[in-house]
Amino acid sequence: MTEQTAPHSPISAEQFAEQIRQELEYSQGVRPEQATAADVYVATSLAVRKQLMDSWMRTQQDIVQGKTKAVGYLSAEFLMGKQLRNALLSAGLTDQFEQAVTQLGFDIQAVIDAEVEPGLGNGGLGRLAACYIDSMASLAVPAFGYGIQYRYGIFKQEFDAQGRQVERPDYWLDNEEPWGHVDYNRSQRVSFGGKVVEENGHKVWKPAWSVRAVPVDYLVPGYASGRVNTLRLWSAKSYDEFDLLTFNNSQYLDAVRPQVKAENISKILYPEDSTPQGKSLRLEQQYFFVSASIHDAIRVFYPGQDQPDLTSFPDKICFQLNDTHPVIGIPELMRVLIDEYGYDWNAAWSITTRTFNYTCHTLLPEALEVWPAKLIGELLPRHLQIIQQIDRHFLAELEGKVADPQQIERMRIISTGEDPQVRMAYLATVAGEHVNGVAELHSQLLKDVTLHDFSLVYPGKFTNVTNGVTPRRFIKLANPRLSALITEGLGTDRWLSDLSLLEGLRPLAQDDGFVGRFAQVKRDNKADFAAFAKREYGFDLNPDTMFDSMVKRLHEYKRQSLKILAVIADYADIKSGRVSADDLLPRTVLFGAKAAPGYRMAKLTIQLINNVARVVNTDPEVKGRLSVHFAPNYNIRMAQHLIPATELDEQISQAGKEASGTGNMKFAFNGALTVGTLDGANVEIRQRVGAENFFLFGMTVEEVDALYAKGYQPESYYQADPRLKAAIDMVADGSFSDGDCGTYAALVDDWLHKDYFMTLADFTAYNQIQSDIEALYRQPLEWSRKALLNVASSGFFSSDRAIGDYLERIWKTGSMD
Ligand code: 26V
Repeated sequence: MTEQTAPHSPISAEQFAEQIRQELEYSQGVRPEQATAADVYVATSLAVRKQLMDSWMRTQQDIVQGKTKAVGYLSAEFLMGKQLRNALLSAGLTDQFEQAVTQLGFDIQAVIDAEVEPGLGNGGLGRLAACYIDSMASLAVPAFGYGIQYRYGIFKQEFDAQGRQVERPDYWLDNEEPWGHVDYNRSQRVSFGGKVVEENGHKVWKPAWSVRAVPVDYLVPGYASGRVNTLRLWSAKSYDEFDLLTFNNSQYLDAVRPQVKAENISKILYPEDSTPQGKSLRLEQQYFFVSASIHDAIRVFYPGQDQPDLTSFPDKICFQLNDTHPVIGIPELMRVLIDEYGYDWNAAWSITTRTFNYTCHTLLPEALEVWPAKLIGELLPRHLQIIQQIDRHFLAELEGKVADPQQIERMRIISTGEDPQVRMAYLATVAGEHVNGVAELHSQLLKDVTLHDFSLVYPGKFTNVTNGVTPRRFIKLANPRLSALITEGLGTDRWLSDLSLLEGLRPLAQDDGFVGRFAQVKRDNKADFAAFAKREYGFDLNPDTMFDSMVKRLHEYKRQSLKILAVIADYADIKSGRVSADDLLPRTVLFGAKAAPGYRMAKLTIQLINNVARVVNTDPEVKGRLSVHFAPNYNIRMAQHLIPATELDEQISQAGKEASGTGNMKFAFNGALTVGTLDGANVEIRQRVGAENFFLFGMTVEEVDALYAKGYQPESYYQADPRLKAAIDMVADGSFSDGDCGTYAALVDDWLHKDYFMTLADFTAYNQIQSDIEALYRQPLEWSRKALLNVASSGFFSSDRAIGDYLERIWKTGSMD
């Protein structure tokens, strides 16, 4: 194994400074004296990229020539975050960078700040893909990430004067972007529309239009592995095929219209992360990147061969389908094998079903993608035929296995009836070799509920891989102080490649001196975060209060409303004189969350939180005791600042709704205690850190189901808990809307009469656990001891472990070294 990590790095700070100068002059044409921090950022990035190039080329060669099967991680989202610090860490160049930039007369932070974060994902699913490609490179697994280089990533969130979310376009690609290398010579043609005709007994697809998929390659450097993998993001370009006739008729705009349409495909990331809209453009995006990726894999593994023997394809690469978004790849590979390479159905099916695996990331039925068969037929007529044929074969198989005709009907890949729908999760389950959920509880619920019929027919397909997150970005880069303390405590920095070593910190939890230093790290991080929040948002945060954070996408099932109602209840207690402000534990409540632009309830919740913040933060009666802050535009950078400073992490979804959660893991890594329900990976976090080091509350999945069955009446909870009643009344009476009772009427009405996610039913339990939390926080040493035990016990949640599980249970491959 080639050690590529500091302090064994091959180049000195002086050499690195010289390389930066060279890039400035010869790549950018800027004299070092005239350079800005943004120029130095670009030059540095180009220089780091060059440092990684030899490893990248060696890795690519070994992937093609080696005997180890590769992984193609197909994902519509890769939420990478900023690249420079991570690349420096992997290249072992962090110290040299800091010295070189200082030598050149620049401020290190200004150079780092010049990078614009690529926001090519919505939330957990996209960030997971980024963590997984980091781990695959670090474990020397031959792997490609395949996705889309959206021109506009997730929208930039702002708040207007009323506290409402405003979405602004994210112009990230309008800046110089030194990381992505556009490889015009490896482009692929992707076609759409048209019709299928019979020619000599064969089905022949005659598409109506095509786009050029141009790869943009990002390096994925492994940590201490000497390996560099590729993230290949496709960008849509038009072919320069003007209709000259139209052009000569001087109808220029008509002639370029198809070109404009083509380039729209990779224009924008859809900002909905739970309700598929059935939009044609989204299906175009999915097919676009998946088709290009499959052809790319064939090109890579069978170079220059006109008639490759693709029966070996599943031995060369397996594709992981990150949710249903790339599932159109299944009929695409069938089509390529049959129509382009002449295989018969059975041979093609045998190859395809050994190539794909499917990960499901949700439990919400409305998040399972379905596409109208009509739409698929218009956009991809040959694929619809293939899906219909898969459905027919599947039906025949079921008729031999399943007695109940209703069950068979339920399982059809294409629903029957007036407007038939293609159920992408079912297609993936039938054609995939393995199907996995993302936490123990989630995988169990997939088998018992969401895909129950399928688990009866294919019991062997289903497995679990509990999610994980990368310790490189979320401990080492985000929390340098804690990283140094861990290294000192363990006497080695090997924990960064083997996070199970954190267990070695356990005995130190009995050492009050060490616990005190651990507490000081948190205190320093809080002070840093307060300074950051002042600069970025103008917040005045007091680091001597408890930092209590809830950051994640805004969704009713995640129950940001439970948190804000609890805050309002505390506030109401003081305003009514029931409680003295002096008895309140001083607390800073931090929110970060984007709402899908069309999600009315979620946007109203944002508005409410902002207005609660406005009222509470300006009320002298609670000053110093309670403050609420909603940071706009929560993103990876913000996460890296906030998580290390947080003491209490809120994971309060309704049980049975959060598939896993990954924020919970990042907070545990960084020594926050979790208040949470028995949902997703919370269950396993609690198991590992110990029940006594986790604040559990709320209904279980079984209790939730029983309450639905019995008939849930939220208003009865409102009547039964005076604190809850006071809080909701305050929202209803205009206390947070300048006296206007209508502003939050839709929210109040939902709470009292619907409350599908049972916020009200869990409110009392949530408040009780908050008393335990406050009692413990008043014993700082005991609090910190438990927080340290969270760090020591959470090594399991490294994405290296998760990738190890994928290798063993699903991909059946391993390291190339
Ligand atoms: C769904 C859709 C639906 C169609 C419109 C566009 C779109 C984009 C993304 C998604 C994915 C939603 C599913 C998701 O993000 N699931 C989250 O996955 C995390 C990683 O496994 C997991 O930790 C979270 O619990 C789960 O909510």
